[in-house]
Amino acid sequence: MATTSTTAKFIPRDDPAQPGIITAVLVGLMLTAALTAVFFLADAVIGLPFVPFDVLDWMARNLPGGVITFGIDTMVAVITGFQLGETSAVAKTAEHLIAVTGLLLTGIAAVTVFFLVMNNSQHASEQRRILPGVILGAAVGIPVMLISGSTNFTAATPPLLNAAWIVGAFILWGIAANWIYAQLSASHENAMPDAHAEGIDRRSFLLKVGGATATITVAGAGLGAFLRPPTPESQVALAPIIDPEAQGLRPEDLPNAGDPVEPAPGTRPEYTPVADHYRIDISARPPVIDEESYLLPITGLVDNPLVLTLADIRENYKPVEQFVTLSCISNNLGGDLISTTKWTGVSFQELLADMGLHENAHYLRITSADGFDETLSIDLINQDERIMLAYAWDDAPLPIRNGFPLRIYIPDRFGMKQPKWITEIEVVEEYIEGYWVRRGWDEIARMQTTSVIDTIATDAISRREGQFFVPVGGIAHAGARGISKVEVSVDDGEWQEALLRTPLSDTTWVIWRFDWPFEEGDHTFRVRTYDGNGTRQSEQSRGARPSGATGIHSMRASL
Ligand SMILES: Nc1nc2c(c(=O)[nH]1)N[C@H]1C(S)=C(S)[C@@H](COP(=O)(O)O)O[C@H]1N2
Ligand SMILES: [Mo]
Repeated sequence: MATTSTTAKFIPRDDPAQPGIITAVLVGLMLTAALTAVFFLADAVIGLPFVPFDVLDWMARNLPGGVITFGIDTMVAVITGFQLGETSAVAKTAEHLIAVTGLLLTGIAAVTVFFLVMNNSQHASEQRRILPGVILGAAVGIPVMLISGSTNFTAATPPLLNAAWIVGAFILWGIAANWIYAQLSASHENAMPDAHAEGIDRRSFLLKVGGATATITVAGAGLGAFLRPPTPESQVALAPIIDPEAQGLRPEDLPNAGDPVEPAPGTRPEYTPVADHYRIDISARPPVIDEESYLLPITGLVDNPLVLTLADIRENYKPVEQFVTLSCISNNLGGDLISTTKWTGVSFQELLADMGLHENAHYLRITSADGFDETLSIDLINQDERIMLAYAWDDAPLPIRNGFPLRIYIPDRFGMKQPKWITEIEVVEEYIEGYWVRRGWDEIARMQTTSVIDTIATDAISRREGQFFVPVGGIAHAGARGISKVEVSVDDGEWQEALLRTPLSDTTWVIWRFDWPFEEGDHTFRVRTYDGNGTRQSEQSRGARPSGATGIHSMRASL
């Protein structure tokens, strides 16, 4: 901007002498949009913190559990209700939008308050030049800087630089708001006779500001998007490969390949492609851990503490493999926050064997790179050799978003008990509640016995002995307890037994199929299941909080 224009004063015509609320909101929006774009660009180019995400992550960690759960439930309901797509992917995008919107609203509110305060302040205009803007910028920037510093684990730059950058950027933003205010506020005593001649009236001045901020916003966002390194999702391809030949399991490699029970057309894939595995975690962006420098300390109440590299874990212990169905406790009946893949890792029984556990060693305190934590009972480990420190999915290193380099597998438990991105394990005596337990979710989080109808395959009707059959099918799951029976009822009729496909393992879902003798009309199909012990699932309709959704899933079809 030309320096001359800083002394030019607007002479009011019809407008009131001082900028009003609408002007303040507009200025706040324009300036904060530009600021957001600058943050975005600096993040993309040199890895400085992107503050909207930090603030949202901070809120997720510090607001009461009920508020967060309400937020998540609402989001999942909206995504499901409007069929916006795969729940966990849409939810992350929604989080990002909420984060940016939050910063914009904060900026607008702060600039509006600033304009109102300035309108009412008596200070001489000389003092108004820069100081109020600095105060505005610091008032917003310092809290944001503190929040970012406490939650951001993705910034690639040193903390001191991050702090200076955030406060500095906000102060410039504040000074810009102050300068715009000064230009807009007409003070008759100061008005220069030639102000009009300079042709700066309020509207055209605002247009200029709009043009400048829009340019910064568009250029920053565009350049940032262009220069951004590959997203964590695509960095998966760059992650070190355990077996260079491994391309992931093909259908013919699966242990139940020859099973005579074929899934009804439209049933979800029995083995989830890793790229489609659901993903739930507490951060706008997953932590990215450097494989070369990674070390896992296992310390505490042991004679022989360990500090393991990834190579140690992969090479010095016997790999164990397990086909696993993982589900989020927030998954609604029939939802898509449940997936199945093959996990490879090291049994905790073997890991702990030579560590010389002290007599009072009862729990493992597990800490993650994103601030998540959980407690795992050593008794439980001793009962189940399948509990593992996992490093691979589908024969490849864990994808970044799914916990690279290490995560925990505990059969029969919902995902909330199973930390990803593990950075530290401490052997302790006392039980401490984990991240989601502290927020009111079930302490044990044992997977519920549930069954779901995925499809009534009206386009795959078959004919046998003069009778038409409609293939109906889906999944049944009871954690590590197995499935012994699935039954289907049509239009409240008798419960009839479905066929069960041999599962991939004793901890995966079971694909069921029921070929229903065709009858024209509108029909309602219901499903229920029994776990491996013969215990029937709960038919009581309950939401996910606090122990996981239960109830009878149904689906209607017009035939
Ligand atoms: N470090 C860390 N681990 C975590 C979480 C998290 O937010 N941070 N979320 C948990 C929850 S709630 C679930 S459902 C599973 C999801 O694993 P996935 O994203 O690989 O499907 O991870 C669990 N482990
Ligand atoms: Mo979850």
